[in-house]
Amino acid sequence: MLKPDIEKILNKQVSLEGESSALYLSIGSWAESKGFHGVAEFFYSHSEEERAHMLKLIKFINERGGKAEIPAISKPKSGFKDVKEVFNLLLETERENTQRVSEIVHKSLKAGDYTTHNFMQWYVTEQMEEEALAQTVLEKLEMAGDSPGGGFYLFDRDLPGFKASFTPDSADSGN
Ligand code: OFO
Repeated sequence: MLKPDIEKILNKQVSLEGESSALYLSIGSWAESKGFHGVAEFFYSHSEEERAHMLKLIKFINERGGKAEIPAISKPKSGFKDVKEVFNLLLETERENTQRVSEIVHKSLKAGDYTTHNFMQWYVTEQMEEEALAQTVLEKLEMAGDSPGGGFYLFDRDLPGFKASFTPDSADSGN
């Protein structure tokens, strides 16, 4: 049975995952409208992943005798300056989410809730990978330049495949 304070922070995380999903959907839509199809696909797929993370938490809360709260999702940011801004936003959002995940890990351990502590390890690994991915894509973008031509064309074309094959160990292997 979940303790009320653990149930509360898990539900807060449900909300955060939902907000991340909405933000990435918004970025994907913006990119698509600009003709950046690779960037759009990257963010649409990332949005789906965040939704899956939300669902995983919902199921865990309910299975442990808690009550998952389905959050109202506030309207995400929708106007962006350029592609660099959206990847900086991705990195910033993932860093914040890592911080929240660490807090749950810390609190569940302190509360002696080893089941939640164990469950959250999956999110710890996921956040590590997502931060590394965002950082690596920013570096690639820096090399390509963010004007719609030349290196950026290749960056945009190859981005979905890069995301699909990314693991932190592959970051330096030229994938
Ligand atoms: Fe849910 O993985 Fe990032 O935030």
